[in-house]
Order: sequence, then structure tokens, then C-alpha cells
Amino acid sequence: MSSTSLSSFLRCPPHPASPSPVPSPLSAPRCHSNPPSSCSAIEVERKFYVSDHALANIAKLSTTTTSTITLNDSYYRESLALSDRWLRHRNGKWQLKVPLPKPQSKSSHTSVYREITGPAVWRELNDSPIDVNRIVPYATIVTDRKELHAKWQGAHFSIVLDACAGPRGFRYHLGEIEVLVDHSSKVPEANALIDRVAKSLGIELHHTTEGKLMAFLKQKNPQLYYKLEQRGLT
Ligand code: V4E
Repeated sequence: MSSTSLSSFLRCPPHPASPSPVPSPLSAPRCHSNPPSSCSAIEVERKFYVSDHALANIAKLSTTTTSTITLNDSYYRESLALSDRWLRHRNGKWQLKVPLPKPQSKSSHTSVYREITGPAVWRELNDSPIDVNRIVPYATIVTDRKELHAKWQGAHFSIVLDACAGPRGFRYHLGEIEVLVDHSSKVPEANALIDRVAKSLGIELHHTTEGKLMAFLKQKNPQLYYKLEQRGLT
């Protein structure tokens, strides 16, 4: 897909809400779009290449809400990344992503991480808060994000369309289907929902898409990317 079509999609007005009487088995608040002071949620997400075909189908989706936001992300502490923990400062707030214990986190093409925000970040790290002005990030990415929330077959999911930019000319586009769950027992159900959503939207499941952080590191911080690759974390 061209950058122009994604940019114009990012400016689309919201679609009308589609009422559904079916209660949702998979529903949880997003922590990072409208963050409370501290929370932890399990994110089941699949990244995808945003083809024009998928984009046309997404545009037809009946959504409950849509939003467009800008995310200013800086990632810190390479040592944490090398143990699959991702500490970032997003729009002035700390967030930490940690993998779920296996086997829940192991699913083909899908990543399952617990996202921690607020003071719980420092409890999880067993550390005191760091001064963001005193450390240098290993990655900095600005993302224009269009987020669509939808309810389908009684379950909630989100489609995220990201247009990313970074220092030294970094540019990247990608999409994500995301389902939030409140317990690891619901991860298989969330994966099945993502499969159905992807199929109905014409998103190719065999096509694995690199996340924006990995795409950034590959281009702009290859030493760290190489170390992550050696540990099987790319
Ligand atoms: C690299 C990484 C993480 C940090 C970035 O998380 P990601 O979900 O890609 O970013 P974003 O901005 O979409 O977060 P959101 O706004 O949805 O919270 S967390 C886990 N990883 C490792 C990883 C990997 N190596 N490959 C894939 C496909 N996913 C995750």
C-alpha cells in the first residue's frame, strides 16, 4: 500500500456505530490509549502488512469507536530488551511490556505480552523510577495511529493502522489486529478471533510482518538488532 492511501485513511471520519446485542466474552479496557494511573492487561496481537485490499475491507467495517492519535515513543535500557522486556516512555508515561509465561506467549505469528503502566512498572522491575532526561534511548519512533474498535460475533477487537517516522529518515507502515484479555486462559480464544477477523478482512495469515521497533533497529541500530537476533527475540 502506498503511504498516500494510509495517510488519507488516517484522516477518514469515523464509521457509524453498529449495535450488537450479543455480550462479549473478550472485552477489556485499553490501557495505553486512555491510560489510568496504573494497570496491567494482556495483549494478543497480530501485525500485518496493510494491502490496499485489506484497507478497503477495513474501511467497510462497522466500528464502535475510532480515534487518531500521535504516539511519541522512546525505548530505554538495551539490557531489558535483551531479556524480552520492553521499557518505553510513551507520550510522557512509562510502559513496560513483558511476555506471558510459556506456553501462552507461544503462538505462530501472534505476540502475547502483558502491558504494565504507571508505578507498577517499577515494582515489576524491582527498581526506582529513572529520570528520562538522564538516559539515552536506544530507539525513538513517532507514530500516527488510527485505531478502530469493533464488535463482531459478540467479541471486541481493535484494528490499528500505524504510520511511523524516526530519526535519520526512518519510515514504516503496518497494521495490527489486537484483542485484550483479562486472563491468560482467554488467549486461545483471542487467537481464534484474530484468525477469523483476519480471514474476513483479507489479511494474509502466512505473511509475517515486522513490528516498527524491529524495523527501526534493523535499519538504525543494527548492533542491538544483531544481539536480539542472536537471542531469537526478533
Ligand atoms: C519489540 C517488542 C515490543 C515493543 C514494541 O511493541 P509493539 O507491540 O510492537 O509496539 P506498539 O507500538 O504496536 O505497541 P502497542 O501500542 O500495541 O502497545 S513488545 C514485544 N516485542 C517483541 C516482538 C517481536 N520481536 N516481534 C513481534 C512480531 N512482536 C513483538
